Amino acid sequence: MHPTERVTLAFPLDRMTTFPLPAIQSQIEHRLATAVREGLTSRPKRLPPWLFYDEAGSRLFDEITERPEYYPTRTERGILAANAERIIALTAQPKGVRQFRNNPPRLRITELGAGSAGKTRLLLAAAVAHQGTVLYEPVDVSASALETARDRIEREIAGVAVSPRVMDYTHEFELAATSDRRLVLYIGSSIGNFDPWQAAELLSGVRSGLKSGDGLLLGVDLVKDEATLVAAYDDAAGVTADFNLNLLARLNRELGADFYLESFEHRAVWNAQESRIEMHLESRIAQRVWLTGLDLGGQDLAVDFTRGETIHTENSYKYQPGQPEEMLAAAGFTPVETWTDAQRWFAVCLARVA
Ligand code: AVJ
Repeated sequence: MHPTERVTLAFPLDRMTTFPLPAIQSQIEHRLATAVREGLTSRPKRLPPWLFYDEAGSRLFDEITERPEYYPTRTERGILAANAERIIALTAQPKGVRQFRNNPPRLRITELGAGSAGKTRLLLAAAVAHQGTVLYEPVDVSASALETARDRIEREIAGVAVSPRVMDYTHEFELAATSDRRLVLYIGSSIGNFDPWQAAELLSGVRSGLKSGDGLLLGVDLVKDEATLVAAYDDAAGVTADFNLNLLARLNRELGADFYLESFEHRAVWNAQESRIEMHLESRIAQRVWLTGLDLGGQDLAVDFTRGETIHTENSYKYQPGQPEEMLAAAGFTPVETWTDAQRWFAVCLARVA
């Protein structure tokens, strides 16, 4: 993901009704326009992956996770299903049973990104089994994603109270101080979107917002054979292609662009040097595209493509075994335990603040 302007929106969602919503909306629109203008005027052309997740894109992503080729979601779910109880127990008592025998700290679960809760649910259920109830704090820039998550989880999982936080955790990580022990979930291989230096910064930022005893659960995708990796990002049903192309449809809808979707092709390539899957949109022809809604003081933006030129839309980094623990340690965490699947395709790492 590319550095974007800071959007500071850390407030409880409960106050949404009194907060000036149009102001937030215009900040988001401004952030979108800036990212698109910068990305399409750079060489090589690029667009940041957070642009994928409008309503249509979020739906397409959920569909991707159900494609047979997209192994990460079901692999991570399997790992969590097998180990949720132990993850909760290790986080609840990291300093030994004796210290907290009379007054054990309560655990609350803070999640970076308001997941659609399939995997989160396993950990919430384990926490409820462990301590009766649990407070769940999803953190996301999207208030609507948080509302959906809150409704679904409060309806579906007994014993869970949801307290959403609107915050851009890629730029800041500041939550209300609490005597509760926090377990921060950063699962789904979301960290894979970041260049290594950005991932390091993000983890350090999270670390500095936590206190002694708190935990971080990190889900990362591991390097495997190229055919498996590429197929996961170029499924036969074409859902990932639609997900990638929806970016252009979104620019047509929201920024008055005239991208002709049929003139672009989805590409997924393995960059072994950088250890990442790259997604691109490749122009099938030489063409000029206009963006009329960027608000450049009456000026429209013309974007020229040569035949075969691409827009780089996403990186998804894949790690070697042991690397996630190194990253966690470098960010000031103490790695506790790592779980993986039988094929070693995906890793879930628990770390804590000493
Ligand atoms: C949500 C960033 C984890 O990199 O696998 C899936 C996004 N892009 N298919 C990933 C994605 C294309 C996904 N993450």
